[in-house]
Amino acid sequence: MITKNNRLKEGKAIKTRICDLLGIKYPVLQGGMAWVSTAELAAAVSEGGGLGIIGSGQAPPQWLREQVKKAKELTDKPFGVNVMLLSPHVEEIVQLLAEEKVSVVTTGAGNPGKYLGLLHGAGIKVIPVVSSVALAKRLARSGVDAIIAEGMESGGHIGELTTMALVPQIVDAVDIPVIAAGGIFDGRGMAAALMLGAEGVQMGTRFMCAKECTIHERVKEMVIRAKDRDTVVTGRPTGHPVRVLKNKLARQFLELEERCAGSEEFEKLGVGRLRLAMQEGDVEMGSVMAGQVSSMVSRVQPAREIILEVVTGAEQIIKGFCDRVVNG
Ligand code: TUI
Repeated sequence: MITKNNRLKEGKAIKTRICDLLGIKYPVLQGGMAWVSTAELAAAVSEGGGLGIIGSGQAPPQWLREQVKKAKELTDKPFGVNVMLLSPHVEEIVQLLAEEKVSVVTTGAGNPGKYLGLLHGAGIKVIPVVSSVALAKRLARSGVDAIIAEGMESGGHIGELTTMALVPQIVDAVDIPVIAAGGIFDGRGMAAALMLGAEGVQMGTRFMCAKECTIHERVKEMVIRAKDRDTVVTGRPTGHPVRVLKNKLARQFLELEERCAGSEEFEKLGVGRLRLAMQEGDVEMGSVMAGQVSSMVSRVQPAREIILEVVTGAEQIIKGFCDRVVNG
């Protein structure tokens, strides 16, 4: 809580328990997005004072090992890897990460409980992404190091609750640090997340347009052109709702939903679509997973600049608010 005696000094960067836990300068994490968050982006974010995270998605273990090695060459700062728990390679990937002793593992799309012992044994901090209070409580009891509470403003695989509703409920339910994700773009978003009780933020969409992000230029252009209502959630009937930018593929998914197609049809239409967009640049028939803040992204910027803009923006907002409103 920010009180009269505990005010942020101007120019003094926001520092929370997350900074000490992860050995980073600013409590800013970069989402570990499949086919988007490669070693180049993760290393640039870590060099910029945040925590860069490689997205492993459904990639084969050999690809991930090369990415981890590349990130180690590019930075000596801590970085993480996101494990997508629906991956067919999940067991091998967790083993590999324990061997490589990466600093942090974040997880998505499931419960990482059974891998905790192995990862902690290798000295790795484990931070699951969750979209519900029940799972946050269960994981906090099982000993995870922090929780990322992700609202449905995010791109990709999402839950039901918004960041505004989810973050304070998880903050109240657990006694480990909470990081807010979903719908956070700038200093205003970070300040709001801190007011909700979060001790850090994770941003995905904003980092898609980082200079060091290796996705296809056409995807960056599509994000930059996006308007406020240009994302849509597809796949709800399959139990795997996914937020994407509207395109031909998204419309085809919505048609399948309208005529209550079977799960095989959804699977057939979905295969390889994320790679097709992010790497090949097919922004019509590829899956352009991106969040609701796409419309706020207006240009490509170096990762370091993004981090500084967000952190100093949050700091100024909080200080200005205290001066004008709280102590005014
Ligand atoms: O994981 C994400 N976002 C993603 S993963 C992805 S790739 C993908 N591939 C195949 C199917 C679906 C997606 C694209 N975007 N975000 C983190 C996140 N995790 N959001 C929500 C959750 C989540 C959902 C259910 C976490 C746990 C969970 O638990 C189920 C359970 O066991 O209770």
